[in-house]
Amino acid sequence: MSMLHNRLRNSVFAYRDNRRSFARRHGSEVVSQVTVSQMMGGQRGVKSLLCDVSEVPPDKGLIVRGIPIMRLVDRLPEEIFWLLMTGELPDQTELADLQEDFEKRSKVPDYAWKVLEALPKDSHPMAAFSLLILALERESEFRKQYNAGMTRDDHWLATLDDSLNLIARLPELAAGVYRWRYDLGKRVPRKKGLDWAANYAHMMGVEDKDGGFTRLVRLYMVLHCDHEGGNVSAHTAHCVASALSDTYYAVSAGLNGLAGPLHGLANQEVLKWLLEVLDKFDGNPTDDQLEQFAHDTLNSGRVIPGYGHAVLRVVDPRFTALLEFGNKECPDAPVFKLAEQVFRVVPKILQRIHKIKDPWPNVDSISGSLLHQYGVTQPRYYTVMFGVSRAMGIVSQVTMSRAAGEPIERPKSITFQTLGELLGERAFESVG
Ligand code: NMX
Ligand code: MLT
Repeated sequence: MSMLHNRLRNSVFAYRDNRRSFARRHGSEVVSQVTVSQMMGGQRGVKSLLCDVSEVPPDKGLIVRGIPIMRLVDRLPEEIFWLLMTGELPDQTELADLQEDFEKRSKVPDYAWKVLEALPKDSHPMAAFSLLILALERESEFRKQYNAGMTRDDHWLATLDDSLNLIARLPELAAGVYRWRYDLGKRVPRKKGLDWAANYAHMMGVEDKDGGFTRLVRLYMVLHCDHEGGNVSAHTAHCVASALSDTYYAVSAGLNGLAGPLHGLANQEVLKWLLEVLDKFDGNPTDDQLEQFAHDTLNSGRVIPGYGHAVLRVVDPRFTALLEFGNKECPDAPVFKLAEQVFRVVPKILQRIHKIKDPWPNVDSISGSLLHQYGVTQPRYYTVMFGVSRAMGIVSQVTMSRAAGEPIERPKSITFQTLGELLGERAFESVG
């Protein structure tokens, strides 16, 4: 039993009992109502999910277990994982224990590589990554123990084991996807003694003379770890896991949502957009040229990738953290400078478009410009890195849901016709 197991074992049942007794006391009280606009507008702002792992106040941005993300930027991702799972940062012994546990669990079974190599080379890296995670479902402790008659009280424990096994293996899987997809030669074996993110950077095989890339990967893994329960990837994973599908199914499903251009794939879209700008103007543009380019993008019916958010109403602090990193480590890098210039120019344009609720940059508007600077010049890979980090939040949320003994998620849908009738309208045309 690892220290993390013991730590959670001491609190899991109190957490579950607390939630149950709260539900008994307040079960019929109203927290949120649903308007027709919300029903038809992606349920924006409807408070119908519980997530204790992190929260995103619109005016502050990501807070992990009570700690604003800007106060966590110098931590290791393993520390963040412990924080997500337990609510506290680990001490040195706990951190070392978790790192040793990850090390022990890190071996990727050989069949995974056969699955990868069977794919056509032009497959999207996110499809390959998600598929590899799904292929590893064969390893699920939860499924094995469920079939062997595990009691409901032990669901969280088997989920924790699946979570640890998966997180331990993700760097190698993701680095394997990178090297395979871009024909970079043999996989680079993991190096004993490196921390989780440093090993990921090492296995990608990116040249890293002064350690800048490793520092970036550590920071990147910290910043993308979680974003409360309602974002597409976390919400999808939560829904899938609520059917008692195991962690592998849930994470793979969540990452399939992350792979959309309005969610995590925006980091790929941003880099493509920045490179288009550099190409068009044969280098960094003037502010006027950039403004015109942004207008052309909007006029062609496309979004400005990396700007706007469904919840945030301020500059994303994850953006600020990466901006500070870039200003310190590579202030003159052309793509980074362009990302910074976009931040100066684009919000003013978006502020003038009334319907846009958040004109500010999100994390995706800058992350790729830094990866590009360190030699990861393939934008289609960027969302995989987002996914490696986000898996930490997803598995923490799923483990907490199991600990709380949450039931299957099953909201009610109604037809448009029924909605009309409810609101006193009768004449409806249906599609088809
Ligand atoms: N560029 C152009 N139009 C935008 C933008 C943008 N960056 N952001 C919002 N809008 C439009 C949006 O498409 C919608 O138009 P319509 O009514 O014609 O459909 C209108 O403004 C209202 O949208 P909001 O209520 O402000 O935003 P919503 O909550 O619906 O969507 C995003 C949030 C993030 C999907 C949206 O801002 C967007 O598409 N941004 C660009 C893509 C992006 O950066 N996604 C990454 C999100 C962060 N992540 O890591 O997942
Ligand atoms: C995220 O990190 O998940 C994104 O910012 C999207 C969101 O929170 O909806």
